[in-house]
Amino acid sequence: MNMTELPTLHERFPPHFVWGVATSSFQIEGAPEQDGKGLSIWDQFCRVPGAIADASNGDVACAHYSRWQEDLDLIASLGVDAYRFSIAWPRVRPGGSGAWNEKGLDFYERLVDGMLARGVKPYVTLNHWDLPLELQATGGWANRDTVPLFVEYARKVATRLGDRVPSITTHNEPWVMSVLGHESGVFAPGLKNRAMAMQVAHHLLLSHGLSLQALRADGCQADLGIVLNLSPMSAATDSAADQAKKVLEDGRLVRWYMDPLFKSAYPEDVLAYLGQDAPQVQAGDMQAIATPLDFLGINYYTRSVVSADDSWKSSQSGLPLTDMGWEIYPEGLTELLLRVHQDYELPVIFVTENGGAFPDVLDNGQVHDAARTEYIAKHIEAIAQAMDQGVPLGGYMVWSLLDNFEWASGYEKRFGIVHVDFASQQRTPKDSALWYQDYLRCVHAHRASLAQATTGA
Ligand code: IFM
Repeated sequence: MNMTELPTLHERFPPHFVWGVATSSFQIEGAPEQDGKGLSIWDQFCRVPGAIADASNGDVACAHYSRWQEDLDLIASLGVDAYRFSIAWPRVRPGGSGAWNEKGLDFYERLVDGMLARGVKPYVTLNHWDLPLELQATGGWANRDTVPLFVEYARKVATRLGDRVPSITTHNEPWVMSVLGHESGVFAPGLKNRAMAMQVAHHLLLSHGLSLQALRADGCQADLGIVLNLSPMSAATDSAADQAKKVLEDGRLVRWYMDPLFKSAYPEDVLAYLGQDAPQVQAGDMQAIATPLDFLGINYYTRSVVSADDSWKSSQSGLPLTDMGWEIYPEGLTELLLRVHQDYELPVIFVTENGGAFPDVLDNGQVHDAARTEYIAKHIEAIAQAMDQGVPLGGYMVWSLLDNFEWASGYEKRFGIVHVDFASQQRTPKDSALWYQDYLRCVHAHRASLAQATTGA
């Protein structure tokens, strides 16, 4: 796909709309013990036999810890406004409590300054799943004591970086940490206990709200928010059982997070379903969770289809699938944005992750990933449609800048718009990166012409 196929797409966005790319610390940095870094729960989980599809780990990943300058050059060359990255808590405080690691803090300071020097806005995420391993020994996110430690970590980072970063996200995808980490156990820390999973979700939300309060009290000027992975939920059939399952799963994925954040209460139907597995909530918790946000981040990849007997397979839909087996359904993003806009009083929304894994082939220094380009372009169009219908949107970030460690899938699934040869660490922009670069050139040209029209020059 080239820009001639969607010639005016960029013109549908206001000049202040933020275009970016995203990564996370564990997925790209490597160097798990360098310069005083502590291990995270993912370092340990990768050592569990069978946990990671290709038996790999994050020891090297994209070697971003040493190659960060080259990566920032690459990011700047794309023409993006912003780079969304995460900070590894165990790099700045190896045990999660106790001594701080100045070398770790210095690394992120250099990274942020490197972005600013290249004209790229740093969008910081504090928790993209790599909890300090030492904290897991005392229960990790299931232990309420982790909550104040996260607030301390948030304050420390904000003290060091808050004067230079426009945006700080507390947590990335609490549903994943809760359900995949503690209920199905397919992600770190690999536990299978539903009551614990729900307590984890509550502690994540609580630590988010308390961090916002603390950062604001400290005078932090960055916009503060949280990032949720959301999907529109469909039932496989019209049967009463499938429809009931749809309502419940929507409750667990969407309303379990959106209701406390924006209505200060957990959804009654999900609480009733959980029974004794519902989390313990103390006085004041729900008010803290509902601390007003400056922005909401939404990560969107696909829709969810459910059936009461869990027999639905995405291959049944007839829709094209990504290499993850996820349906390609850009309309779902418009649907989702309209729905949350209608059901909640929201601040500005950023689509903080969107992209696809595809079976790329590096051929003569090129990767012709037309399916990924089309995926991205169609989702940008889906956002434009939501904006046309009044949804307040502030930005869009492609997941991901680089092929990287895709969690339980290891290195087998490639989400990058830049190909990484993991043996040589060579980076090669794929056709999708070149398309995005071309698209962003049009964005910048359009902004310039609007500015010119305003000044009358
Ligand atoms: O790679 C992940 C990312 O870490 C969180 N959101 C979904 C992506 C693709 O699975």
